[in-house]
Amino acid sequence: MKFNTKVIHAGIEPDPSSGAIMTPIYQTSTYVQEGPGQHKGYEYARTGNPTRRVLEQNLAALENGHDGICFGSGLAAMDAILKLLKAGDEVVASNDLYGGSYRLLRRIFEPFGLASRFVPMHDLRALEAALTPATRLIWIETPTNPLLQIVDIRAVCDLARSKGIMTCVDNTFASPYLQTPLDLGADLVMHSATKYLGGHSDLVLGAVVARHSELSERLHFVQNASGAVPGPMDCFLVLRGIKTLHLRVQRACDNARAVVQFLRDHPKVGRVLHPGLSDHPQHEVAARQMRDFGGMVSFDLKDDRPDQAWKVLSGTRLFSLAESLGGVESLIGHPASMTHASIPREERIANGLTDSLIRLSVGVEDAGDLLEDLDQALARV
Ligand code: P1T
Repeated sequence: MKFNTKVIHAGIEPDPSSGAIMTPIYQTSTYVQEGPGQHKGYEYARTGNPTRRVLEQNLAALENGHDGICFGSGLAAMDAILKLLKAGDEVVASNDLYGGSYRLLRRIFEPFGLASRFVPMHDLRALEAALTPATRLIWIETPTNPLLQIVDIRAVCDLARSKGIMTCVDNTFASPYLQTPLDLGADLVMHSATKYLGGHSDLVLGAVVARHSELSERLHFVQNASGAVPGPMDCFLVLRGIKTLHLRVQRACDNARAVVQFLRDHPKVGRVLHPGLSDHPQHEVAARQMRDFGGMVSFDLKDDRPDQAWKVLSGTRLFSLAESLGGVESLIGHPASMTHASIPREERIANGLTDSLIRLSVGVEDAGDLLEDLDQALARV
């Protein structure tokens, strides 16, 4: 089955009891048993729910993996993955990554004895230098949030495999429409389904897809034992969102291309960060491992005083000032004070995330209207 068919059909059958073409929302906490231990595969809804199960199977098909495991949020999915490790183990992660992922590693898991190192992961030598005999997991985010650096998934996974280290790719920014990390050698792929998978800014949900049964079984164990499961309504909404994933992400990519060109040509704009630009340092890697370059764009102004950036941030009308990304509507954000505020300022700035950086999640509106909106906001600078 090709990707555009899988989003609509993979893992999805008409409901056996009614023929309903849409997966029903099984809004139940428990399932009646005929006798002790005699049931239809479902005992208790933390352990399993048919709506969630369909989503897990659909996601496994989209990511070309063995099985999917869903959680209450993207961070809950990451939390479950980190629980595969133990005190004394080490994680190496990209030094540009979602602020909440950084916070989970630093503030929640470090006190339990799980150490993390952060490296510019597009630099393989820097990555290799950070590995120690205790390294158990390489956490790859690509494209990175918010600087849109690209990590060579195949190269990192080859290196990791040669040292017996597990790899996980946070595929939130790309979505499986643009890249399938398991095909490039990753052991796990993780999503904040809150973003492109759901696609309509109406839910919070996380997912992991494992390449092999060993890891998916361990993650299903954590899912049940720790219990950070999503509700059936949200699973239904993600399934519904996924049906148009290919259409939405392609339109977002096309609109982002127009936005990038517009920003590049604008006299007040400084850096424009987007992997589709031919002079992006990892453009070749992106062209190799991604189908297209994504709907996220970051930029700053030539006048990089933060108050100038504020004028743009508060001056757009179609781009709404909000955290999150990947929905049908365009958003504008200020990573330093919003999504990445939990990263210490010096560390952020050393990695290139300045106080004046602006991040766009380009939606699926009319491209001309989006450019007009940016034009009038930039005129305020
Ligand atoms: O918000 P949640 O579903 O828990 O997912 C966390 C998460 C994980 N990974 C990446 C790459 C993310 O971007 C996020 C969430 N990010 C935002 C809310 C944001 O605006 O960047």
